[in-house]
Amino acid sequence: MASSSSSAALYRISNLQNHISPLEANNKLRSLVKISPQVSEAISSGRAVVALESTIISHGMPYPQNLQTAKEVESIVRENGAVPATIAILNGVPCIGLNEDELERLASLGKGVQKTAGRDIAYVVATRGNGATTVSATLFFASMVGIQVFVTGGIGGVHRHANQTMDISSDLTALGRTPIAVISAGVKSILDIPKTLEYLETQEVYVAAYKSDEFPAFFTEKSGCKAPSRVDSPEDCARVIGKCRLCLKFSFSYKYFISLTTVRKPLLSDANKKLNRQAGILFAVPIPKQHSAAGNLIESATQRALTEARSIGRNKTLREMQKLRSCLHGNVSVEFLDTVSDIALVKNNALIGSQIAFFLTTMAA
Ligand code: PSU
Ligand code: MN
Repeated sequence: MASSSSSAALYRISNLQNHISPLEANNKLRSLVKISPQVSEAISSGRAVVALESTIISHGMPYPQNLQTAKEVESIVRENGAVPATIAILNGVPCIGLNEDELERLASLGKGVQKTAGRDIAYVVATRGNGATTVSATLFFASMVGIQVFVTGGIGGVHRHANQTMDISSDLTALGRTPIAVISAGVKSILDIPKTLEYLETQEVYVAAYKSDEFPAFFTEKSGCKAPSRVDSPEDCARVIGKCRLCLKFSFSYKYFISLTTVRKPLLSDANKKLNRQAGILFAVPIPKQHSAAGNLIESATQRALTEARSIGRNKTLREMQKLRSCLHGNVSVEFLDTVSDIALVKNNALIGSQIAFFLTTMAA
């Protein structure tokens, strides 16, 4: 009896010693994040910042095309008055903003980097691995430093046959709890668009199509689904997001590492602020007119690709997209395919996203 009660007491003491509050845990994680000097300076001086994901670099296309695209997307962001913050985990360190060497490393490692969704972050950090962040993981780190605008090609969504497979991207649940505006060309047409819109509604994500009444279908302008809402300019988008009153205080822990010591107060709008809402926004930008001619062709190839790519697993989206591409190569020239690929879409989204981020900085707090 005595020994069991003393071991119980010991257990309680060690538990107390090991116990850390959620706030302490959060601060601990924040101290592991490396923010590039440019991004850090932009955040603290209230300049526009646009977060960019990195799975599109590692898994979206081969090296060196991926490096070239990543650089071009970053240039578009800069040309439009914002600072790009490409997010990835390198040697277990979550990096917010990559320098040239880091971008080169990530791109050349390609699929040797782990595709990192929200659930994988702790593992990649703990094992000091290299992780390319998907939308869900990128949202986590962007939100940690108070970035309000995030550009990608297409977010993940509800897969067709999700009623049997339960395959629903964590991008949607992450958006539901993260107060960031994501600019994307909608969701890939390999996904179930109506179900994805329903799920976004369940997650309380505000969804608007850009200059359209209809939600886009990634490679095509129209999905047949009415968009829940519509916005017509970057200013409109900025007004929906609302001014973010950043109050960040950085303390240098050692050399390049910066830890956030003060809580930020992101707002989506006055109403959101008053109600303390923390949900995200999805601005869905239709494919530019000059690329839309290819849409129908791609859509028909998608149907074919889907019947051939039925395997279930974490890389399902990517496998299906690769399958789609290989089907398309039989029908169109590679140059033609290039113009309608993710590259054209992510560049267009980067243009609009950085304009939105810039307008946000011009708004009164
Ligand atoms: N589709 C692509 N390229 C990509 C992705 C999807 O053509 O790189 C990535 C994005 O990072 C997105 C993620 O956030 O896939 C969604 O994956 P999943 O369905 O496994 O959640
Ligand atoms: Mn999935």
